[in-house]
Amino acid sequence: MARSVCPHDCPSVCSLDVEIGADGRLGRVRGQRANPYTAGVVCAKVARYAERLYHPDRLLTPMRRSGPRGQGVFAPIGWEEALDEVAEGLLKAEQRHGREAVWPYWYAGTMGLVNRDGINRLTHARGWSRFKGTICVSLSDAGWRAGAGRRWGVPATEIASHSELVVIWGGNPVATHVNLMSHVARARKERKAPLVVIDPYRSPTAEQADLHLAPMPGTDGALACAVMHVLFRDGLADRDYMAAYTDDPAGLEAHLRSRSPAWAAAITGIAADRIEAFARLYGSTKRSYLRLGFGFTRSRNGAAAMHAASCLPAVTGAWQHEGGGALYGQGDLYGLDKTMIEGLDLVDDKVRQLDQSRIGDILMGDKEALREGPPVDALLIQNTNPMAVAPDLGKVHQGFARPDLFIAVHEQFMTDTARMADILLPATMFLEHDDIYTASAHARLQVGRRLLEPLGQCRSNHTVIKALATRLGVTHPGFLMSEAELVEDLLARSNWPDMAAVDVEGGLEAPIDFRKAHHLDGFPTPEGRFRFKADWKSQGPEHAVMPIWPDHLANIDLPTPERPFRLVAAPARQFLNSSFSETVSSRAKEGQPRALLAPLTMRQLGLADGERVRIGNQRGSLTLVASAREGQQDNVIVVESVWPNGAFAEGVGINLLIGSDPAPPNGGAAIHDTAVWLEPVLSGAPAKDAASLTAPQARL
Ligand SMILES: Nc1nc2c(c(=O)[nH]1)N[C@H]1C(S)=C(S)[C@@H](COP(=O)(O)OP(=O)(O)OC[C@H]3O[C@@H](n4cnc5c(=O)[nH]c(N)nc54)[C@H](O)[C@@H]3O)O[C@H]1N2
Ligand SMILES: Nc1nc2c(c(=O)[nH]1)N[C@H]1C(S)=C(S)[C@@H](COP(=O)(O)OP(=O)(O)OC[C@H]3O[C@@H](n4cnc5c(=O)[nH]c(N)nc54)[C@H](O)[C@@H]3O)O[C@H]1N2
Ligand code: SF4
Ligand SMILES: [Mo]
Repeated sequence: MARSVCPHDCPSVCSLDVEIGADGRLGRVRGQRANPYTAGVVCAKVARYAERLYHPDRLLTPMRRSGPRGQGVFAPIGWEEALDEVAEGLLKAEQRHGREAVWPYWYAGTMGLVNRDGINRLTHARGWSRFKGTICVSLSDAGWRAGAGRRWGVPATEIASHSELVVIWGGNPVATHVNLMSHVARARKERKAPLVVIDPYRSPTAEQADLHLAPMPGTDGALACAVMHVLFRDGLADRDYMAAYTDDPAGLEAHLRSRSPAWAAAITGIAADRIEAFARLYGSTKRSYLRLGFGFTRSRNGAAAMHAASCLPAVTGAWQHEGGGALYGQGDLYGLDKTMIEGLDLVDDKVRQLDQSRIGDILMGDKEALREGPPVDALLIQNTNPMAVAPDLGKVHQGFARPDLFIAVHEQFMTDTARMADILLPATMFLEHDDIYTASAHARLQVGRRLLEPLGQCRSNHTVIKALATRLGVTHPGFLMSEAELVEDLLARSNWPDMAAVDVEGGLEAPIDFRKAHHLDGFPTPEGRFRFKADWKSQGPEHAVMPIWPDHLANIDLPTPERPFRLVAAPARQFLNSSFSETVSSRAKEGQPRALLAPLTMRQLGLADGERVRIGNQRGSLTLVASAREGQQDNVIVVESVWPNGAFAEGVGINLLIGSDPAPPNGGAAIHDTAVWLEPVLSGAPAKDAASLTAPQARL
């Protein structure tokens, strides 16, 4: 048995025990017990990782495109030739339009700091367009920081031992970070702690809840305000706590007077008495644990929603009590100095920074998205699959099809993005290289060592970046180091012990004690207080539109008579974004893309389970199979994602319908914030017109 860490983009960042047979091959993968958050649990898709590692479709040699772009016709070439051609393609783009014409594009295939972030060192060293990562956390981070300051909170292990109520707000941990559920299960078993889940559909997590509130997507700010209204009104707010730890409780109380349950019911679609019941339940104990997910922040008003929900434990004073308080993420506890890994000493602020989520606009020459600069003529892609996961996918597809665009992709599989490459390079998996990992659901720092020989000719991201630096003639000490040396450098400059000391069972915990986790000595804001009056100015350029007090910001893609439904493109349990969509077992369990609809909606449209529907908006349309699901509002459609484009008859995935306009205050993709129309695909009897359905929000 050997020790490792799950590298995938998941809050849990599980500590793993991996079986390596006498033949040097990977066997079972299990969760480690030594990490109290992992607690011996991993998700099914990683337990069977050998299926992914030894997948017959894994890329094993460098390749050059030998047919029309996108057809997937490639011929094997040697590494030296491949790297030469990548360097040449990038240099040609530079020669045409300057260095900013090259855009290295990366994200979160592996979360290892060396192999994920090292590409930035090359970007900065060469003066290429910089990358602004917005697709995942820019809305949620801004919302949390505007109130609580920095990102840390109460360890989830306190749930098991002390919580008397657990609220999972806008997250689906049964699918997205399953470990949380074992801590919740203990609280329920040992103390009968109720579980409340706030999610627009009966997700696998909501199925387990004692109370499931299903708001219209993008209305959580209103729900949070009404809950606080009741807490103040019914004497459940802790005035002593607020006087000591918050900025302006009297101002908040006055602001909330008009935010009644009836007001919120009209916006959220949740009956006022259910909002009251939740508020009283929340106010009934100080040991209430609020787990804030990402899902409810993937709307245009997501930052405001996060700030509003994060106010709850500051109103009841739950923060002071063991098992009470909140967790959004522990990321700011680590204090890591990534200067060497990312080449931060080389950053030139004058070089433009391009928004990840706007890759479609950027490739299609949108002046504003290009920040009035030159076109992007070359992409160097590592660790991400934008041809499937990016918003405004139709435009992304058009952009990638540009004949004058040079595309180099470093990948493990023939993904939708890899298929578009001019040069395609095979990448190692986590057990084949060294790296170091932080987490967000817990605070352990963990080392994952190279335990297996790389398959075929696979090379790590770091190796490829170093080789390109040599060819491009750029220098930085980071290009001369091994992965392990970069890890040692990171730890030394961040005042952590060395790699051997971190590489212990379960990882090494970042410093956090009870007082710090519960903010007993004040919040990590400049004033030391939680800010009911959000500080949006420090969170991004578009701060002027943000509500100062917790509120519902009505900037979402509201339904109209033409587009009466709200679409949520939630994560699928057996995939991780688009990763694992290549494994046979995950594909088999997910079946096919489905539009989950309320039974009433199905009846009104004359639809039976398994019949096809077309959904669309101003960006396009696609067909899926309809499936009835209890527990969601009548005009909500949920499509669990992210399927490869080929799973749809139209050859383009669900993100075709999703907008890429940057959400305030600091950009970010509103992945669950889309108004669409829906019509049955006729197979005989005529069905009713979808537009005749009522859309509660359309009346606002
Ligand atoms: N199996 C699996 N695991 C994953 C992923 C995956 O794709 N599949 N993705 C990984 C990544 S990159 C991330 S960032 C995390 C994300 O993990 P989560 O924090 O769970 O966030 P989301 O995946 O965006 O969505 C979670 C839930 O939010 C709900 N939701 C959508 N809109 C709203 C809303 O307006 N209000 C409320 N209250 N809820 C809403 C969705 O219906 C969904 O059930 O998961 C990671 N883990
Ligand atoms: N519809 C919909 N769209 C979404 C979301 C959603 O909930 N719904 N979620 C959004 C979110 S939160 C996120 S974070 C993004 C995530 O989007 P991405 O970061 O693109 O995540 P994946 O789709 O998992 O693609 C990662 C790719 O990296 C590859 N990879 C893994 N490890 C390595 C490595 O070591 N080296 C190299 N070179 N490649 C590697 C994998 O094979 C995989 O193809 O998607 C976003 N898009
Ligand atoms: S739950 Fe998340 S971190 Fe744990 S093994 Fe699965 S994907 Fe990896
Ligand atoms: Mo994410």
